[in-house]
Amino acid sequence: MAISEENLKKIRRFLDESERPIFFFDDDPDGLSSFLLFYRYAKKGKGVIVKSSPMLKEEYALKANEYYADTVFVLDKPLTTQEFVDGCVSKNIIILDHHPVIKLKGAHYFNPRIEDDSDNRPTSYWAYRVVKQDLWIAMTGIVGDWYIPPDLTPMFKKLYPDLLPRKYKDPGDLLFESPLGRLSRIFSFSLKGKSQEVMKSIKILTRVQTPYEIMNQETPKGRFIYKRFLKVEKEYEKLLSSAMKSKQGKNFIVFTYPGKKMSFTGELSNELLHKFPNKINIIGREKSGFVRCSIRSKYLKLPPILKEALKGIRGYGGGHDHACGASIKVEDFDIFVNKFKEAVKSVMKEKKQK
Ligand SMILES: [Mn+2]
Repeated sequence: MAISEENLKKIRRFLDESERPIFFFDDDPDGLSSFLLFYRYAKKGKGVIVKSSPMLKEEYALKANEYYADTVFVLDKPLTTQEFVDGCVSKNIIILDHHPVIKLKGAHYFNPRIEDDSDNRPTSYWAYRVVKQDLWIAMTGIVGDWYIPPDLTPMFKKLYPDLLPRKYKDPGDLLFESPLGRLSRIFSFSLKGKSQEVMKSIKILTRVQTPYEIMNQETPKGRFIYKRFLKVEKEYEKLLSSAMKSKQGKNFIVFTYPGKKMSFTGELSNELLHKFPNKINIIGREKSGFVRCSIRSKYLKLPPILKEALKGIRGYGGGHDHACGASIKVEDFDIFVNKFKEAVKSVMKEKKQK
């Protein structure tokens, strides 16, 4: 089970021995925290956030090559392509992930699910076990991926009792009701918006010393992060309240919004599921002819339903049992939603018959 101590040491050795590492990471708190943990430990290299696609495509290899990276780290990206691996000049490619296992040639691939498919502890959890420092950054990423680590939480509570003021059993409660959950949202929102501002926020986060610098705005760095968070949060809250005011069915919330606003579908979907655990929600943002959506359900397994709903539709999608993503041609979106509802109905019927 798990990623072995030996393999964690191997990753640490790659960090120690590299001179010009480059870090590609996913654009969520888990990805960001994984990067911060490695970068703050190594004190060298360059970070590149990979936005808007779960895939790490060949074009990113160019970035590694232009930087003359001697070691390439890929953190929390579900789909690193073989073309990316082949395209990197450096042959030290270290992939650390916890999504379904993929097969790649020519890379050092670390994933807890190789040993045990049910072990999907977040990337930042393993990154912390590699570097063994900055526990607060690790916890911010880990809880952002809906996980409460029994081995790290007691230590965290001891160091930062006010950030986890009570016992949380449900990761959703922790995320939406505790100060640590709020910190995770601050990380998440610091990755939204114009890329120059995002880059600046990330740079600052590599230098912040404590969570209180941000939460209590104790330093100019912390104030910058917090102020920007409040601005983004305002946009988010507007969308959340429109989604909640939109016409809702008994079992569904379907809400879409225009692409000129920031991408919040994942966050909106999660929070709506937390507020309405009995409803399936589909939250979409229109962008370049497609509705990019996040789909959540607490009780139903989504992938087979999604597969059925996508038949004959121009679009694609997939994901975890209770959290999926899909991209649907704008013209087909209404038909897709109807097919999705039909597919849910027939699954419910089957369930009743059993
Ligand atoms: Mn993750």
